[in-house]
Formats: sequence, C-alpha cells, structure tokens
Amino acid sequence: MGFLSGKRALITGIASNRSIAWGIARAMRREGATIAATYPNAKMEPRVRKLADELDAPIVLPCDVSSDDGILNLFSELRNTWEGLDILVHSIAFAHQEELVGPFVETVTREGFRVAHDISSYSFAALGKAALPLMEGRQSALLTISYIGSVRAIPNYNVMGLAKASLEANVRYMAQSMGKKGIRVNAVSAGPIRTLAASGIKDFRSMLAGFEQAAPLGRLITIDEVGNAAAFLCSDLASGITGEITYVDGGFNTAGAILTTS
Ligand code: NAD
Ligand code: 0WE
Repeated sequence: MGFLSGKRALITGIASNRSIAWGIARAMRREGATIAATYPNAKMEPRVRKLADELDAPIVLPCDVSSDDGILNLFSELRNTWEGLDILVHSIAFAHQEELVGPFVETVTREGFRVAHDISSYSFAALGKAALPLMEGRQSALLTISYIGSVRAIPNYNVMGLAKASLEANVRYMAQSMGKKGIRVNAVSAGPIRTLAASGIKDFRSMLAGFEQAAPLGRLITIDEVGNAAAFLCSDLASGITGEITYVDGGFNTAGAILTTS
C-alpha cells in the first residue's frame, strides 16, 4: 500500500508531460492518492484531460487563479464530489515575458510587478483560503513550488524573484495560520528544469550548464525527483514538517564555489 492511499489531492499547474505538477501528480498517484486536476482556460482543457486520464483522475475542473470567481467556482464544484480534501498542490507562476529579460531595474514595471505577485504568490493564499472548509481537521497539506531566485539574484529572473520571495513568506504565514486546524503548508524549491515555463527564457541553456557544474550531484534534477519530495511532504510521514522550504536542487544551494580548471 502506498503512503498516500486514501488521500484526495487537487493538483494545479499541469500543462504538459514536462510540467513539475505532472511529476508530482504521477508520484502521488503511484503512492495511492486519487487525483483531481485543474486547467486555466479552454485551450488547455483537452491537454489536461488527456493527462488526467492517464492518472485515472475522476475530476478535472477549470480554474484561472487571476479571478476570484475562478477560485470560488473551483471549490464549489469540487464540493459536489468530494466532502473533504487532503492535499492541494499549487504549481503556478506567471510574469510577462518582457519582465524576464534584461537588467531588473530597467525592465520592472508597476503592472508587471502586480501581475507576477498576483498570479505567482497571492493565488497560493487565495486557494488555501477557499480550500479551508474542505481541508480543516483532517491531517491535510498544501504545497507550492519555488525557485532559488527568491533569495539570490539570478540574471533575467527579475520580478519573478520578488514574487517567489513573497511566495515563500506566504508559506510561513499560511503555515502559522492553518497549523492548529491540522493543515501543513510547505514548498519545494526546485532546480531549473526544461518545462513550458522555461522555454523561450533567454540563455536558459547556459544556465542549465552552469547549474550542472555547480551542483554537488553534477547533473540536472527531474520532475520525478520533485514529485517524490512533494509526495513525502504532503503525506503523514511529514506530519511534523510545516512552514519549510525544501530544496530539490542536487545541492546547488549549498555549494560555495566551483573550480573551473577540472
Ligand atoms: P509549466 O509551464 O509546466 O507550469 C506552469 C503552470 O502555470 C501552467 O500549468 C500554467 O497553466 C499555470 N498558470 C499560469 N497562469 C495561470 C493562471 N492565471 N491560472 C491558473 N494556472 C496558471 O512550468 P513549470 O516549470 O512546471 O512551473 C510550475 C511551477 O514550478 C512554477 O511555480 C514555477 O515557478 C516553478 N519552478 C519551475 C522551475 C523550472 O526550472 N521549470 C524551477 C523552480 C520552480
Ligand atoms: O519560475 C520559473 C519560470 C516562471 C515563468 C516563466 C515564464 C515564461 C513564459 C513565469 N512567467 C513566464 N511568462 C512567460 O511568458 N522558473 C524557475 C524557470 C526559470 O525562468 C527563468 C529562469 C528559470 C530557472 C527566467 C530567467 C532566468 C532563469
């Protein structure tokens, strides 16, 4: 029996079979969870339905997190089938493309800042708030996905770094406010992975090469490795862990220097 058997997991952010959310959904399914998936718009619906089928997911619902109604409707629909929810995965980020290229101070705009923080950070608290009635009093867990750009300046990551710093603070405030209701809140900070969100990022290839050189494991990490850590953090095996940012990055964040001679 898997360590998530009997658990019900709502997973946002599946866009393709390269999505981090897909690695998480697959790991949770393997460990016995029942999966519900969301898609952000009509264009994405068929792709998400096809992937959800592979996981025998009984529930596939729309949710664009930029709209309050989008979030409220998700949980009113979910309540029609599930009387409780054990796991909620937030694997969503968005900034305007123009904000992710060039020097930060020269590219940041008021509107770009607003959108990045709204979609990439506020939405996690908003989902948690709307899910509260379904999740309280039942050993449940929320999880989001961050990136080291929250705590270190990474070229071109720009306003997304500020949004991830906000997302990580969100994890701590959500954990404190939901803990006594039996709800844990954590993040995985993942190393760089080739996903749709990474496609078209300037110099991504050279970032990956630099990462491989600097990471103690000497290689990239996979969506399955993120999925395994995510499944653990959302399981009762992690019942003492909340408010944490767990790095799944081959140790990259722990390395201090590299030698370029070998
Ligand atoms: P992805 O493109 O597969 O997933 C991003 C998801 O965000 C998509 O499913 C997209 O539909 C969703 N999304 C965007 N705007 C939305 C909205 N308004 N409403 C609902 N959903 C919306 O890429 P990914 O790399 O799997 O990204 C998932 C998470 O992982 C993001 O938070 C990202 O910041 C984080 N992350 C990615 C990497 C990486 O290198 N790929 C590294 C660390 C963290
Ligand atoms: O969080 C991310 C990517 C988030 C993202 C990606 C896009 C691309 C398409 C947010 N918004 C958009 N908007 C788009 O229009 N990552 C951790 C992956 C990533 O993105 C980078 C990175 C890394 C790593 C951008 C610049 C530098 C490094």
